[in-house]
Amino acid sequence: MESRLPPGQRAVEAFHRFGLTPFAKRFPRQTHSRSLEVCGHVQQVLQLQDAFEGLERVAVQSDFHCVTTWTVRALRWEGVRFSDLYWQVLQPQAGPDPEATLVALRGQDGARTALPLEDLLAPEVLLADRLNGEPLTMDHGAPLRLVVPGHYGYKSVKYLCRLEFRRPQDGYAVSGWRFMDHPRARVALEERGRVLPGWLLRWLYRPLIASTVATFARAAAGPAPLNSGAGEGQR
Ligand SMILES: Nc1nc2c(c(=O)[nH]1)N[C@H]1C(S)=C(S)[C@@H](COP(=O)(O)O)O[C@H]1N2
Ligand SMILES: [Mo]
Repeated sequence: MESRLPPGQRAVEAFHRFGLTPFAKRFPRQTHSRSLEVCGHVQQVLQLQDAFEGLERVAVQSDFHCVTTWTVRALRWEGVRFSDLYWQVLQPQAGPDPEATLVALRGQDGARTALPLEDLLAPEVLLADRLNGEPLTMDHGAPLRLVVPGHYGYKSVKYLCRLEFRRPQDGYAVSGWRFMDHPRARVALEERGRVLPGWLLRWLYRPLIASTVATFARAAAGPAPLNSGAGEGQR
């Protein structure tokens, strides 16, 4: 039997490139190497050339939930577990301060959010480089993306390039308006954003889905010919 969707979510078939519209035209600088910087409150800053080196590859199937209410079911991600990276590389080599229990996440396109380290250590959290049996495409976050299935999609940072260990009281930078980023964003608890309740944000976000998908698809298709798109609203 198919399991029920989390509160306020609706299943869609297609997995589209998506995000905050200002990010539609921002692309990763490089898509060939799984390099990763580890910094912040650590004894040793790390510049990993390959974040997967020496770690066991795993495949995990999970549903992907965007805060705007669409869900794509049963995606098969491949990569390494965040917890393996943490215990086998970050803990021994970077030596994060025990008080730095918050991890700020950054993508090559400038996307920023954060999660408690504890949330990232859940066994289904991956650093992924393959999706549904194929190498990850630029659309979905190549060369390296985070996949945090229990949390809204904005925590699953694409083009992941930096992990910064911070103390909770330091706070962290976010990509959009602050009210849009919940510090945990757990799907099961409908933690869509700060301040406004999740059930209200459903209704504010849902009408934006179609135009956002179109904006991202257009941007990924490349610059429009000069004579097309005249009069089309730019977001
Ligand atoms: N670097 C980066 N990561 C990102 C985003 C983004 O714009 N840039 N968008 C987020 C949002 S809101 C969602 S729903 C998912 C969309 O993932 P997809 O583009 O692979 O569908 O990526 C998340 N991670
Ligand atoms: Mo999203």
